[in-house]
Formats: sequence, C-alpha cells, structure tokens
Amino acid sequence: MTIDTKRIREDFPILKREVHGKPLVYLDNAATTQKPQVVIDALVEYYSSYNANIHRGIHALAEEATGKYEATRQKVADFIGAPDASNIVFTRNTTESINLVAQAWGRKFLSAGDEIVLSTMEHHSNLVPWQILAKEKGLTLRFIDIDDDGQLVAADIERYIGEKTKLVAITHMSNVLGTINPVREIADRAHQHGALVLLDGAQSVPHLPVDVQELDCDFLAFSAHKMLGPTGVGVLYARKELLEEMDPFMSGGEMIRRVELEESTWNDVPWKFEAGTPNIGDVCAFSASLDYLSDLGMENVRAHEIELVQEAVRRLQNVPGITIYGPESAASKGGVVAFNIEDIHPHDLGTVLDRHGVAIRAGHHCAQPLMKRLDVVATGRASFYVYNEPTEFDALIEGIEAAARLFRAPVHTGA
Ligand code: C6P
Repeated sequence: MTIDTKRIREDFPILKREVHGKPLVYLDNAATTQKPQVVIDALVEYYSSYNANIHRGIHALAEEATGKYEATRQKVADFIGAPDASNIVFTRNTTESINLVAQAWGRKFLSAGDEIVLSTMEHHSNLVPWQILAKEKGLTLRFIDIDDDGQLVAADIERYIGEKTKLVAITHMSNVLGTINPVREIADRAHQHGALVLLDGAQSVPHLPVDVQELDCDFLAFSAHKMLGPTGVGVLYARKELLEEMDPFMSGGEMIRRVELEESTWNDVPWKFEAGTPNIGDVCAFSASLDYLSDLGMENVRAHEIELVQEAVRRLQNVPGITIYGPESAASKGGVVAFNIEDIHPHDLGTVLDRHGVAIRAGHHCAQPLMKRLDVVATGRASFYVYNEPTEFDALIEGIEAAARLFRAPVHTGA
C-alpha cells in the first residue's frame, strides 16, 4: 500500500471501538470522515488555552485566536493552490458555500433568460439553490446527462454550454458514482462563452490533489468534516474580483466597515462574507487536518484510494445479483462504490452490515434525480479514506453474505 494504514489507524481513537461486539469497519467516509487525535487535541487546545473572539479584542488571547484563525485561512489557500488567503471565505459547509454564490453572485448578476448548466449527478446542495434562484429570476437550468459508465455525456457538454450560459455549477467528483469529472475541459468551454464555473469539491478536495489555478475554476466549495476536520466549517474559494463585486450574503457584525443608522459600507473581502462570530475553534482545529493530509501527500491519498476501490470492486463483483454503479476504470473514479444486490433493499443490507460492525450508507445519498436516472430508489454505498485497508472488505463481504442468507437463497462469493 502507498500509505501505512497500520500507523495511521493508531492516530484515530474511534477506530479502536467496537460496534455490536465487532471491530468497527467505517466505510461511510463520503458522509463524513473520522478525526485523528491531533485534530481532537487542537479543538481542546483552543477551548482550554486561547478561547477568545477574533478581529476585535486587543488582549493576548484575542490576538492568538485571530492569528490562528487567519493562519488556517492561509493554509487552506495553500492546500488548494489559491493565489491568496483573501480568496478563502469560511462558511459552515459546502451547502452554505454554494448558497452564498447563488445569493450573493446569482441574485445580483443573473436575469431572465440566462442559463445555468448543471448535471444529473448533482448532490441536492448543488441543485436546490439553483432551482430556487431560477424560479425567482426566470432562469433556465440545463442538465448534462450521464452515460452507462456514469460519466458525463460529452455531447451534452457541447450542446448545453453556449452563449446563454452564465454559470456551470458541477460536481468535481460524484458522491454516488465516484465519477471524477473533466472539470478543466468544462471550465475551458464555459470560459470561451463568458460563463463562470463553480465546482462542488465536497468529494474531490478531501481525496484528490486539487489546484484551483490548474482547474481554472471561479468558485470551489468544500467541507472540512469530509477531510478529517471538524463539522461546522466549510470553505468557499472564489476569484478575488468576484468576491469584490458580489453583494454580502449575511449581514451584521464583522462584515461592515462603517455603519450609520440608515446605511452601511462593507468590510474588505473575505471578511465581507463572514458576518457575526465565526466558528473559531473548529476553524483552528481544521488547521491540524490540513497538516495531517499534507504530511501524507494528496497524491498518496489518491493512490491509496485507487488501490482500495479496485480491491473493493474485485471482491464485490463476485456477489451474485450485484449491480455496481459508476465508472469501471478506477482512474476515473474516487474511493466510492455504490451498489445494489438483487432482492435485498439497501436499508436492509445496511442494517445487517451494521450488526457486523460495518458502517455503510444506504439511501438516495441526497441525489434523488440521480437515483431516478439510474432507475433505483436507493443504493448501498461504501466509501473509503486514508485509514481503510483491504482486509476490512472481509467484514463487508461477510455481512453481505449474511444479508443474502436472510433475504434470499444462500450464495458463495469466494475471495
Ligand atoms: N454528501 C454524502 O453522504 P455538506 O453537507 O454541506 O457538508 O456537503 C454537501 C455535499 C455537497 N456536494 C457533494 C458532492 C456531497 O457529497 C455533499 C455531502 C454527503 O454523500 C452527505 S449528504
């Protein structure tokens, strides 16, 4: 393996626990990842040694907290190759980052007849905000479809990104199919037509090396909790000119320069978009997650997940009646395997697996239009991260065999 999982697993206290008397096999990393001790310690350190509000105090604690919070902003910028810390806005999660763009950019710059290009594999977070905006403004939404391999249809990219397109908002990596989309090619085409590009990086930034300048995206949204960090911290990367011309999203304290009774002016970016007291402790702890991933190296994280996904697919393919969704080639796929097994509802499978200590996700994965496109109501989904190892697939397969025994005739999958 490219990554020393034995050593890494020692850093994650939760991996030592048992579930229903079985060792925990955590395969629900696309939902949220576990946290290493350094991140837990960083959170405790904030509350036990420098808890203070930021940007307003002149005492030592406030200065320490402000320094750490702003240093994390720089670290995030470095992690995704952003030109400057001022390109980084802290939000609560990917969902809020996308809503910020819809409200602060979309409401100001889009008007009736403008088109937004999305895809049929989008998470609800990159769908519903655009539906609401489209209704309000009279915009048209266009959808790039997927082919049988779970990849975007190239002809749809050509057909839908055109003169009327003002924004292409697309996932970099699908949370169900695992598909890694050709976002640089999409950005090139969008820019030729004067459109902007928003990437939903909720699944890509935690799992692949991502460089916003190489990808040439205008906006990138992602969440700390999916990359070893605390919940409650999201990131919006945006080009600085865009942040400057956008309206505020939320308003109140912190985001202002000068307030009069009747009107106000705005703070510099990125603080113009961070109204009120932010999630200081969690942002400071996020710094430790970024260090952890940088020390591992994102190329190594990606290589490790390719190995895991290949092995998982190899084992799962032997299960009678299984359908696996998404690209066949591991090179086009992140560490996610969604599947259905004939005669076994994914929720039943998830429940039986839980009794075996195996945590997967079962359901629509906040991608109901994609479920409809795949003609299923739900799928099971196993998703991997840096601490997973191929030996854990034994428990996954045993759990599936147990579910098959419960819900239909016995099967023999072999190894
Ligand atoms: N997907 C999953 O189990 P938030 O909840 O805001 O941190 O992330 C939203 C989000 C946006 N885009 C994509 C591609 C995502 O995968 C997610 C979160 C989780 O698949 C929870 S639904």
